[in-house]
Amino acid sequence: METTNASAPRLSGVEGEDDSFLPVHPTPIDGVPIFTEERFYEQLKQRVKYSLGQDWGTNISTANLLWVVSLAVRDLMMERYLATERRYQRNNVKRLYYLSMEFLVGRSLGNNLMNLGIVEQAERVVREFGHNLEDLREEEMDAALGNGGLGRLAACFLDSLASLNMPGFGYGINYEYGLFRQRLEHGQQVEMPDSWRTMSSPWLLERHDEQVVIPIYGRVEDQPDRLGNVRPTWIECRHFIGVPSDMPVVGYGGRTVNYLRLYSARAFEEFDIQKFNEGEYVKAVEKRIASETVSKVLYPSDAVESGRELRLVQEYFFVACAVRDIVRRYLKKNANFDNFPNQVAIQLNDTHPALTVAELMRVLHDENNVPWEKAWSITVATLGYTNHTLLPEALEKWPVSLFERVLPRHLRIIYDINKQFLEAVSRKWPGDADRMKRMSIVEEAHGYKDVRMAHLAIVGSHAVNGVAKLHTELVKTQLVPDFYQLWPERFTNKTNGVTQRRWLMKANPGLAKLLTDCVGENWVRDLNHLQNLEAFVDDASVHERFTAVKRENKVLMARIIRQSTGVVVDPDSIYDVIAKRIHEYKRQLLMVLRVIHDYLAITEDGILPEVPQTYIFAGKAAPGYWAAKQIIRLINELGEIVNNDFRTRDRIKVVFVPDYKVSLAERIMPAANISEQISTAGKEASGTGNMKFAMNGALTVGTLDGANIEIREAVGPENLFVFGLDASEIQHMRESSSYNPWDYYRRNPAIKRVMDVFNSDTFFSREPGAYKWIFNSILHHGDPYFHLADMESYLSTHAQALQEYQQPTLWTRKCLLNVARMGYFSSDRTVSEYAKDIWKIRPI
Ligand code: 26Q
Repeated sequence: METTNASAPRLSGVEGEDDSFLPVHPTPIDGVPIFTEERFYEQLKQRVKYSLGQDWGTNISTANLLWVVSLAVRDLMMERYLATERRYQRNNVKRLYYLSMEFLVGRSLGNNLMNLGIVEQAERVVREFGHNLEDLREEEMDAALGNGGLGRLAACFLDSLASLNMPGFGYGINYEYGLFRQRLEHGQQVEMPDSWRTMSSPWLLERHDEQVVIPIYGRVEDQPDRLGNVRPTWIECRHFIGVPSDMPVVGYGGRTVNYLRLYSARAFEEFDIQKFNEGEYVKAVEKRIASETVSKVLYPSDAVESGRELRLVQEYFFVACAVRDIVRRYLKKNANFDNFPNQVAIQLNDTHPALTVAELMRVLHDENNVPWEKAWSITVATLGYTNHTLLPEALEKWPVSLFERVLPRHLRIIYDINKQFLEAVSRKWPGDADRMKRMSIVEEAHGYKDVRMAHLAIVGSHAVNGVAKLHTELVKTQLVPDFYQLWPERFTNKTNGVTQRRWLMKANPGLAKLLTDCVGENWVRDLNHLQNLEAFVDDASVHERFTAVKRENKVLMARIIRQSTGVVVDPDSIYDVIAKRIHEYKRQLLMVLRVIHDYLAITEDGILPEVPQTYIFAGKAAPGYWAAKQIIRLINELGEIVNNDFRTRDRIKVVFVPDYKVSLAERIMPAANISEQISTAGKEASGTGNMKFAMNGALTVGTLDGANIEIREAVGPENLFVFGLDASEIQHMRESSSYNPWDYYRRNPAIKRVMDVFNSDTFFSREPGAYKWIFNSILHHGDPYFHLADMESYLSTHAQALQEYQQPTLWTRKCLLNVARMGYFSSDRTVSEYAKDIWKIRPI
């Protein structure tokens, strides 16, 4: 962060296109000499001297070496970034701007080295310092600027865009504190601040020269403009400064380097000099502190917290920064806005940046005098909106009263947009007042007015997409059917994907090597090449190597589990894993019910499992989500009972691995045998962990939800384990109120026995009655997540999986078929579809 352009030592003079004075290197890319070990070495030498202030040859700590190695790598990426930018300029390309409140990037060093193709060179150089690269990588903090799926998807997209040589850029917030670190105290989650930037990130390059001023608050008054026309004018505003820091994003092969631009909020009124002179030093800095609060911390919840002023200010702040930046770049080359949609595509990652609709209108119409109708067609032609959730409670809404105070001009613009929109609705459906009410951007209920952000996003975009086939269908038919009837052509599906570079090549080098040995290395650029692995699914030596790799990964995971929990697990047990945010709809609780069932089968029925099993849980709960936190506590208490009971401890183990994050996921996915994807059907928009596990040769036990359905289509129904009700059955039971959890409780003694555990004071004896709420919630309060409806088939499906696991040839064959058929789930495919259907951008 501190390292700006100016202070960075300029080295060997290779940044210009004129490289005639340089030694000849093999095949320069776009005028930038190809990377060599010597150049890395030189760069590092400079960095040790100028950025660390140390002499070459002195002892360097791991942390310091990480710092300078990262800076040296960033320097190399900067050369490529400049060359990429020249290429884009020369070709006058259309650019995509991906606006997201979250980018869950994780660690960068290993990924960047891999994409630059210089891992081995780096290994040698680092060894010269008496360190090894692996330790260095482990020292890096995760950039945890996101909560979960949505933020990680954004990071995968950036990798794919750069790897496909497409001009796509991320815009977001440079949070000082990312997602909290999770610690366990007495089995309960305790949140610790994540200060990933306190010692600054070597990957961020602050760009003071491109800072922007953002107005906020104030009021709107009708005032004559210079031509005497009366116009709504935004006055008496406060201002923030947005200071961008760029994180370079290098594509595989190193040809393209795009960037992720993250904004920090700074005070505009640097210092209140009057207060200061009055001797009120503290008051004088107060305003400044208030401004800087805006980019201070990521909201640690992946469901709405509407009504929080700071969150609304955050959303506006980064949208306003991005729009200004985008418009400024556009105006460098264009005299008017006619060409804007041909030069710019903006994608809204959920509704969090939906204010872009109003802000772009304001900038075009108020600041640049574009007539309203024209500004509107430009806005709609530029924007696309991705929906990531169907949960009604997760749909973003903001009170009009809050809007009025924070963004008075935007509120007026939204009213104008709404008026014009509702006129169109009433032209199509004259006299249909109910429909107008349902569709209005402004909701009016019991004397309260709210702005519905999803409606704003849909009205203001030419394309609306869901993130898996089922999800998109439900968006069209359940979530916003009126909008689908009005504009069927706007709605498309873009099934999620993940980048195989991070999630296979980097996370699982053993498997990656095996795959390359079998099918060549093309799968790294085009995951469809993995289908050639099908020729090897009956090859005994491939089976042997796959099994050895999986075991090695499990040994490594066992070490991590022991270090983080103290529990010793057996690498020869089945690793049965659920790793994701803790949510009732994701049904971690269903897996807990099964663990208790299996425990009671041993201790009360004397039925011993034929294979030892390790049940692995990982995930964070939103700090304010009481039930989710209780589930964490429950898992840990269950673990204590199971792991210490002499009757069970050598056969089953339960572990909760703390602090789930990208770097931990990179260890967990490759070590899993079974991937639990067990959400209540219709609730999980897509899921992306499901893809990562399958890609790494775990077999899925899952419901017909989200992308699980498409994974089944791709790998074949015989190669994963589906159980439970599907979305339409759940919907039918919900609508007809025909689900009665007591029926299952009474009919099935095994279910009754498990449920009774929560109602007794003897099983979880630490705090009697602590888990009675689970008994009540499932049996007395209707169990909105249908745990008991799916439990029987969940248990029997697992029994089946266990049988198959004991036939190693059968099992491994299925694992290999999963890997071979995952081509579709590369984010390269997803991004290519967005590029072609929505963004209209091309590889350059
Ligand atoms: C909104 C307003 C105020 C505070 C927080 C939020 C907020 C923050 C994050 C709301 C939602 C989120 C994140 C949602 C999310 O991660 N959704 C997941 O997106 C994945 C990528 O498409 C899907 O695979 C998952 O199914 C979906 O749950």
